[in-house]
Order: sequence, then structure tokens, then C-alpha cells
Amino acid sequence: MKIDVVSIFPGYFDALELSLLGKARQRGLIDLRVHDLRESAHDKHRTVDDTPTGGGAGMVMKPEPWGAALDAVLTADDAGDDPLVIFPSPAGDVFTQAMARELADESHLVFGCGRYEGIDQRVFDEYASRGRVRLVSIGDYVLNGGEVATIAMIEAIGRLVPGVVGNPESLVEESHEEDGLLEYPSYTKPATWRDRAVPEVLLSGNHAAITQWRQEQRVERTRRVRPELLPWALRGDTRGRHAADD
Ligand code: JET
Repeated sequence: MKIDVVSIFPGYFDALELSLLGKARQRGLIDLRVHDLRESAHDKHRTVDDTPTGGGAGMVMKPEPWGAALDAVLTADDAGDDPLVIFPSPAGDVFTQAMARELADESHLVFGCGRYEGIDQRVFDEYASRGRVRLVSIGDYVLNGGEVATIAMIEAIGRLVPGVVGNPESLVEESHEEDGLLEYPSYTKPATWRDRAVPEVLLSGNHAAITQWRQEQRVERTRRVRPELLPWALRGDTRGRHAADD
């Protein structure tokens, strides 16, 4: 998978050299290239922002540097290249594990990291008219720019690219994969730590009992903290299914 990132703070993406994703890059599974938007700003001061037309607070990212940077990154070097451009934005579709799975099937992702009050709308309109563009939100809070949202998405997507995670079973076993329930609590040695014992069933050697206990823990945990994730049949109310389940 090829990933291009355009940002005025390329240093944020140094974190993606670490750990699993760093190894995937070394092994050639993920070809990540980070581009400094300022290098596409051609005036003397390399200006990337200006005041909002029509008035208002803050600054807006100018369209010309974005046009130059995205044109350079979208110059197809192979015939089958059908890139998807993603702008992290609180106004976007919410990023979920299902979206991460869809995006892991793409061959070329381009992330445009906005800052200030956002990017001039015509940049979005221009690239949407020429190809595929999505605004994507990682949640209902405001960040200072798209960089941290992009790192979160690249990590979630990258680990689903075939070969990046050594044992593909560890992907399927996790929360949100398969049945969408939260994960059961995990324990390791020692069997007692600060007077806190590991649940007895986990030391019993009874694998059927362990599997059943873990599934009960998953349902209870999900009911307690994220009841909206529970399939209606497990919700324990008598009102049946709701329109929101559809
Ligand atoms: C965000 C994403 O804050 C978030 O995204 C970053 C951000 C901050 C400020 C402006 C901005 O502009 C986006 C844009 O896109 C065309 O103009 C983006 C919060 N949840 N998810």
C-alpha cells in the first residue's frame, strides 16, 4: 500500500518509524511518504494561510499550495493508480473499524492535514471532481490539525494490511472485529499480585469454562460501557429491536 501525507508538520510522522508499522515500512509492505506543504508554497515567505473571505476569526489554508502539493502526489506513476484522498475533519464521516477494513483494501491513500480553521473549500471541490475524496472524523472533539488524526488512521489501517501483523488470528480475536463486542479482561503471571488473585477459572485448565467466562465478561463489559454496541438479542431489554439497530 502506498500512503502519501501532506502536512506543514512532517515531523509528527516520525512516530510511524517505530514498532510494527516501522517494520512494515522496512519490509516494503507500506510505502509511506510525508510531504511538507510549505515546499509547495512558492512565495518568498512560503505562506500557507490567509484571512477568511467574508470575515471571521482565525486563518484559512490557501488553495494554491494544496493544489501544487496534491497535483505532485497524484501524478500517477502506474496505470492502475486510483488514489483516495482523505482530509481529517470534524465534519467528516466517522472513522470506525469497518472503515479501517475498507481502507486497508486501497492501494493508494493520500492524507491532507488541515490546520487553523481548515482548508479553502475549493481544494476539496477540485479533487472531488477529479477523483475520490473523503472527509473523515476520528471523533467528536477538535484537534489543532489533521496530523494526529492521520497517525491514528494510518495505525488502524496499516495493521490490517496483509503481512503487517505477524499472526492474522490476533486481528480476528480483537474487539470490534468479528462480533463487535469489547474484549475480555486479560491476565498474566504472577497468579497473585498485591493480594489480587487472577480469576480462578483461568487457572482451572477447563478450556470450555474459560471460553464461556470470557464471553460473559465481553457481554457484561459491553453492556456496562458501550451498550449501543450490543446486538439487540443480548441487550436484555424486552422492547425488542429498535430502528437504531438497522
Ligand atoms: C478532527 C478529526 O480536528 C480534527 O481534524 C483536524 C482539523 C483541524 C482543523 C481544521 C481542519 O480542516 C479540515 C479541512 O478539510 C478539508 O479543512 C482539520 C477531529 N476529529 N476528527
